[in-house]
Amino acid sequence: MRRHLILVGLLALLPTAPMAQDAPPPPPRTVGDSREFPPPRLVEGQGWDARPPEKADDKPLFPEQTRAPYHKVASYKVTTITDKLHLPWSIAFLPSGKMLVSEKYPGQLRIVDGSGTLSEPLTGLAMLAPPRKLGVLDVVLAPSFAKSHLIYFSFFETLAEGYSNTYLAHGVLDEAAGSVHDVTVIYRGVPVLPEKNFSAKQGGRIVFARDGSLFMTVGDRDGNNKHDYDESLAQKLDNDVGKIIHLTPEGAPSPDNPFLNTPGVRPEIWAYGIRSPQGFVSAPDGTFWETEHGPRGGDELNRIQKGKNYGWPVITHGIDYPGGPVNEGIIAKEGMEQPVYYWDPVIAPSGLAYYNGTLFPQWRGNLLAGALRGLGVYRLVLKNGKVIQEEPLLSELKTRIRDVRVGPDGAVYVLTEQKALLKLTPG
Ligand SMILES: [Ca+2]
Repeated sequence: MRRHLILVGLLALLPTAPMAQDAPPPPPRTVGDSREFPPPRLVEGQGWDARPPEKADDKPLFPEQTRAPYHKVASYKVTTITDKLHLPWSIAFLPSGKMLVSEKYPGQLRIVDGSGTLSEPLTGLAMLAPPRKLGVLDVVLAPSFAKSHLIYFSFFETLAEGYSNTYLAHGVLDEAAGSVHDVTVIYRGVPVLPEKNFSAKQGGRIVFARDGSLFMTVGDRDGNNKHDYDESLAQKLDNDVGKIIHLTPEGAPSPDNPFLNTPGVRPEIWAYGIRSPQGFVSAPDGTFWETEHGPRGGDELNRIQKGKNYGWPVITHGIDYPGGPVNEGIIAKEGMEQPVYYWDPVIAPSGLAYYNGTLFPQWRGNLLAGALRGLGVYRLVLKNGKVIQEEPLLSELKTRIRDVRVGPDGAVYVLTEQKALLKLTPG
């Protein structure tokens, strides 16, 4: 085994073939994505999903917890800015008016301008992982970006027979030079887990809070959906897996974290019992909203609060992939938070945005949840902390959506999973 690892290490040092001949690893498969997704039922006042729930005996615990009524308030038109990206994952808006876009495999950052011109991949990330083995997830600007040019991004390694987790780095963007310099890894999620546990459940969404601290999501990494829930790390507090972690901008545990002085508990943990968190956003009132992939029939929208337990894998409104119960099949338990909203059947939520722009005044205060399996963006109308309406957007494109962001111009920017950056404006 050791000899094999040395060989792998030596191979990693050899010159790599040009990109076209060196295909990146395929994106991880998400269970259930191959099933057909029917067009949503767009009838005013009725929930868009007419299908029966996967969990036959499931009951919402309050009336607004699932299947909110459809209501359309604004029309939009879609402009394709570019369709030349490769597995894009996230967008950040630069003061120059251009956009910084991350690509998952191979992990890269590019700059895109408003007319769709793509830069070469930014240089400077190669020190993070062996060639062709880097995966990049989220990218955000530091609050100090105007002065510091500092960007933060999450990444992971795809090492053959190797071990990895979700990591956080920052670096200084030199837009003119097309590079990121002084790249520094400021946090490494623990523990490292085998590659077979990757699945798509890395988390990696980064959010800066109003106080300048930052949050990052980390998925539960049960990559095989192996149904061994007793071994799930999401309920154990000695690791970062299945957690929301909260850090200073330098990568230390934030001094207001809930378990700082609890022996045996990782001090960076802010919230736990999380499954596969791909959407995370801070609303203007300081609340944090998270979307996560559940098991079959259990995708969730959660309001994330300090120190709370979001239940996975003890409680869920979904079922196991083969059709049986998850654990004891319970949907509620004292001390565990209910999702504010759930989707059963699932939409496989991806990026999440809070609309606070001016172009779509009718959408202000709404959440926009991208969806992979759900082939669209789901507009959620919040009232008193509940979802009172839900409107599928972009269903007409029949394409998997990876991220949703609101631009400084108030337009909604959307990444499709495979290649495109789209812009929604009124129309
Ligand atoms: Ca939950």
